[in-house]
Amino acid sequence: MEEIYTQLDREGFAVLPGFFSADLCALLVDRVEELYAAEGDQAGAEFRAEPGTRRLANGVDKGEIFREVFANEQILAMVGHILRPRFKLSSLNARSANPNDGQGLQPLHVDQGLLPDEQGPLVANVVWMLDDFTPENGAMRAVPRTHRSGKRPKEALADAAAPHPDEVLVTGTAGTVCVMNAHLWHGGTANRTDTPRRALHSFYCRFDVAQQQYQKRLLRAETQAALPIRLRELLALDDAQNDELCSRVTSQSGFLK
Ligand SMILES: O=C(O)CCC(=O)C(=O)O
Repeated sequence: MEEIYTQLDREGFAVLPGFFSADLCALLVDRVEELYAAEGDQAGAEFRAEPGTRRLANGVDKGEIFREVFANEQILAMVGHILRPRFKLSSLNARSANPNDGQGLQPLHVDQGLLPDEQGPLVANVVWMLDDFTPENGAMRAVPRTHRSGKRPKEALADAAAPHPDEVLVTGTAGTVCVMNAHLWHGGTANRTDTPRRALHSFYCRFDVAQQQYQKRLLRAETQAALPIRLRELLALDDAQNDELCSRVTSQSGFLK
């Protein structure tokens, strides 16, 4: 774990191949596809639509299977390393880069357009690869060490959509996760193959930052009632400070405006 922490601190991200099993991956893919089919053109509407992709939002409310993702203890330890001293889930989304779609290229961005403050990082993201991420199918790109730049790509670069000389492609086989300090400059690339490139994003924020998706409002009463205390805490369901922070927010979408 120490090596991963060092990498997170220095590079801003860490790629962990074979982190989750093929069986779990198959269950997650089945559920995600079921939801895309059920929600149709409303899929992702709790957050934002994004050209060239299918998105899902409010994942916590949409299947117990997703607890394996957002509440994975090892992931929580890594996120806790980034977001000391305390953190909560900000959102659980899915993103699928559409086949043969030139629109899937995202500009380099920091999540929610946020920069760290004097206390440190505010946000961390974990990308769960449900398909192999390859150079052709829309793997995420990232610019190592930019989490410490104190800058947003849209201000620092003439064209945040253009290739960056220092960018690397985050590739891996299905079952890989990429844990990142979400102040790192990153973004999805276009999928030039004929199959979708699917991922889940478990996104976390420091305790004193508003959730991207206010879980207490989004989760149905029956979902909330069935959650163990450990998960209620992670989702900040009984947290007056989070209620107050979320009540002040109007938009949480970062570059997806
Ligand atoms: O799914 C990906 O490749 C990364 C997506 C991303 O960075 C985002 O949606 O903010």
